[in-house]
Amino acid sequence: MSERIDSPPLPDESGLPALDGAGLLDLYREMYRIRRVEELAAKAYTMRKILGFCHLYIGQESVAVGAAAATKDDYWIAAYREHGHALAKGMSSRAMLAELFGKATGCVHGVGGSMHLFDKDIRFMGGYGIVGGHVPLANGVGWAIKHRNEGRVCVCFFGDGATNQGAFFEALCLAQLYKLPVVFICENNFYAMGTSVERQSFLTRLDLRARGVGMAHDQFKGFDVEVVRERVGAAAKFAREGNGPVLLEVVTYRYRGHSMSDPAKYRPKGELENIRETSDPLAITHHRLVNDLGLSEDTLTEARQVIDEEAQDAWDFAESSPDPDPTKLYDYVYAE
Ligand SMILES: Cc1ncc(C[n+]2csc(CCOP(=O)(O)OP(=O)(O)O)c2C)c(N)n1
Ligand SMILES: [Mg+2]
Repeated sequence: MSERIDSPPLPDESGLPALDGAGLLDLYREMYRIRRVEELAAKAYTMRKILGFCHLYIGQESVAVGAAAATKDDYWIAAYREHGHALAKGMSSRAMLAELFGKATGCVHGVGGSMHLFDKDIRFMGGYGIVGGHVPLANGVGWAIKHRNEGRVCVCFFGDGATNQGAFFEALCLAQLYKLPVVFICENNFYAMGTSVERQSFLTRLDLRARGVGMAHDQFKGFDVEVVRERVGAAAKFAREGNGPVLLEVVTYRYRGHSMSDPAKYRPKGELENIRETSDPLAITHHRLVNDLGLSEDTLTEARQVIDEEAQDAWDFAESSPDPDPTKLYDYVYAE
């Protein structure tokens, strides 16, 4: 028996074309859309228009948007903090807000809600509420991709907390054994509910979990959408070319509490303010567009206004949409 020891290296470059001003402005717009729609979701929650759980992604927008710019036609699967992923993957603000409002016009007819957004047409294979529970499902998607020779990858998003779950370790083990085209993305946002990474795990470089199974891995800060696009692009290229899965740890930060009922008192004083000031994804890209790529402030203001209008339209649409028909409650439980 020959011994296999090392995790393979990732390519240095993604091979994606460089972004020009128009291309980066699109990503800025996408990030701003997530922030705006989620701010409306927070407002709707306090007005009890949204019930149940609601986990906001504000602060982490560059991760989903950068990843989408590298894997737009691929499959995605995510946890319960997935509003941003669904929007970045191509869900409309209307379909998403209507789902959060529990309306029949939502992406899953109002019977899923915040943690269960889904849309097969854009290859968004769902949000899931059990921490780490969807990571093995990404292997299933990866297996199907390989079996059908699709040339795609499955991108699987989860939090730092999920990397301590048994299901996560088991999934890594099999993904590497079968060389599945899966890019596992751990969004390390410092906390699992109120527990910081240092209090959850001896190893605080979470991508090193990959070494135990010989999987390729990488770790980087994910505040700059261009960096995320490039590094996720390199990982996706590796997986797409049949070299097997990759585990990425992307360091990010969530601005709001874990869910709407968490005042986030566990943060050290000044941590949030400091990250907001130095590493806000929208501010970083704004600065680059204006200072390096020569776009005017007016262009950015206009771009934001268009999104503001779109988000308000989505709110009006959600509010005026009908409730689901109770007689259809069991319609979507099993496949026809
Ligand atoms: C198996 C399981 N255990 C506990 C919970 C309760 N729970 C919900 S979210 C969460 C924290 C997960 O944190 P992380 O994976 O870092 O994701 P984040 O919320 O930071 O995006 C916990 C413990 C759950 N949903 N599932
Ligand atoms: Mg976390």
